[in-house]
Amino acid sequence: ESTRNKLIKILAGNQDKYISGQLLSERLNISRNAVWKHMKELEKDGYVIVGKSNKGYKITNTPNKLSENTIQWGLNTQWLGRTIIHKETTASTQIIAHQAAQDNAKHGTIIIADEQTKGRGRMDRTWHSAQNKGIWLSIILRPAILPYLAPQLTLLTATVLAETIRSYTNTEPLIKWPNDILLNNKKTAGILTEMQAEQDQIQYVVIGIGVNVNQTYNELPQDVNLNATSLQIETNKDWSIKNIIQDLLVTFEKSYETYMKNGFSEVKQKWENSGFKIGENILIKTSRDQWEAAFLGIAEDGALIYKGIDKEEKRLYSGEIEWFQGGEM
Ligand code: BTX
Repeated sequence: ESTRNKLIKILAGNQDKYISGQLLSERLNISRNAVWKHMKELEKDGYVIVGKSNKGYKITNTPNKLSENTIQWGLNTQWLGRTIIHKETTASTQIIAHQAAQDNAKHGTIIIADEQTKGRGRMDRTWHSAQNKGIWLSIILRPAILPYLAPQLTLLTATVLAETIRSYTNTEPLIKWPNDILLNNKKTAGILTEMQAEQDQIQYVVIGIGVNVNQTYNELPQDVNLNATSLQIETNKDWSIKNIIQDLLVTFEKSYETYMKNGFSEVKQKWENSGFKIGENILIKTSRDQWEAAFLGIAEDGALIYKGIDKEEKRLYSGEIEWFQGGEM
């Protein structure tokens, strides 16, 4: 852990109290002048620090803007987000994540941007990522699982997003297979999982998470506004993006650990409890075809299990599902 991270931990645990430069220099094993330099760096991020020669330092204000330091401050995780790469603007956090992973970035490294100019969805689609309006985040993982099970991580992420979003709204978030989070039938978050693997071993997985937080209806791009929503639209309130990121990371770390210890069954259950249109009739669309089917659940490998008119149970690995507004199909 870096000295800065340790300093932030100590300060966050002593908020509104003076803490002496001497104590900090002992605990961090650095000179008092070095402590002072770290404080100056924190001030650049917007922290307001009062220094008194006989008492030490006191933090009187922590900023809301995103930076490596502000996300670290008060983040209650063990390994997730212990290394943070923050960009004010970038094409896509996925691109940075792949570069970092190839440069040996650690399991649990996160990349976060205030704005993405070429945010991407699945199959080369665009993900709108307006400045300071949402969470545009990529997580690097190095899981010891077989590559064919990697879709379970997408499903796990969907349950984590549903759980996090649930705590900010009164509306129940639903997961639309494979990876959309819906509020009131509209997309509020999406997940893009990419991986580098050999036949029997994953080198790394990058999980891209996009959550619409503070867009108003008029701020959503016109090509998506009928089918998209944000936390602000659903709750009529602006939220602290930093706080939501911290909650999301804590929930993610817990769920990931449980999954690694106990396997997929809890994730599957949570997913199916929030699964949109499970047990109902849906329209399945692939690039070549479309057909009606009953949506039965999800499989261990992330596939959608359905029953078509031939009454046989089958699995769908890629495609889209739609539904019919208002009643029977
Ligand atoms: P997806 O392919 O399921 O969804 C993309 C589709 O969703 C688009 O074609 C468009 O119709 C619609 N859409 C685009 N932007 C938005 C938006 N802001 N809100 C609602 N609907 C929208 C979903 O792909 C995966 C998204 C992952 C985004 C994260 S952000 C951090 C990381 N970096 C990056 O470039 N992508 C991921």
